[in-house]
Amino acid sequence: MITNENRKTRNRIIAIVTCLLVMLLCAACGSSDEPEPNEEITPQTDQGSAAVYDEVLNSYRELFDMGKDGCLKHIEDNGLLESNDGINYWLPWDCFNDGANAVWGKVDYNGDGVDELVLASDSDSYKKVYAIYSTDGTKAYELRAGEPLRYRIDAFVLPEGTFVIHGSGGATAGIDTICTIAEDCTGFDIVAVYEYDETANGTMDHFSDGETLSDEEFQEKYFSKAVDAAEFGGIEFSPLMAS
Ligand SMILES: [Ca+2]
Repeated sequence: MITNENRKTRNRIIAIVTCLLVMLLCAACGSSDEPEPNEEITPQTDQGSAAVYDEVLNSYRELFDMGKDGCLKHIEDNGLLESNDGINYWLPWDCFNDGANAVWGKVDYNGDGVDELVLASDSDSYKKVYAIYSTDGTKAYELRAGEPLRYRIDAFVLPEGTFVIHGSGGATAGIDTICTIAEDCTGFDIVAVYEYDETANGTMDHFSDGETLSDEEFQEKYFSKAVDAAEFGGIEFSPLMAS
């Protein structure tokens, strides 16, 4: 038999349980709607780039893990030497010590909100860059010039995401390719290609389509603006094999 007293007690218990459930639900709602004050919101593109760049970094780790001979053979078999349109002239040098000098870093050169990935050999006074990658968030693209760059190759970065890919043919000859990152992130857009050859031309003038610059004018227009050779445009580099 249910007495009035029992009914009151039961109703009281139901009311307390209901209150507790409502409080729990409200707490859950609050936690999902309002991020913690110190929580950083990472854009989707950054998460995508982190994942695809991790794959790229691991492929270089696997390359250096092959040891000197395996590493050099892989580079040769895959046409990664300076005769192609990449900038990877210095890549084989890191094979000789199993990637001990290999470093990597990320920075957004062209201000599109997505970092580019740079791999380099860390030696002497500057970073000898041998690969720059961009990404659309789903895939990494090694930035290539689309035509053979020839010669011994060094890459320099200027403000606002312009690069100078310098191919040295000795003290008096060379090719400089001026390029930017293509809008679709899949390669370089070539802005200009300058060639100079004092032995052939009797001058150090730099010739491009429709433009001739003296060596001094060329240095002033481009190399004087190169930023942070040691950091390649402000990157904090990390050792590849130790990270
Ligand atoms: Ca970018």
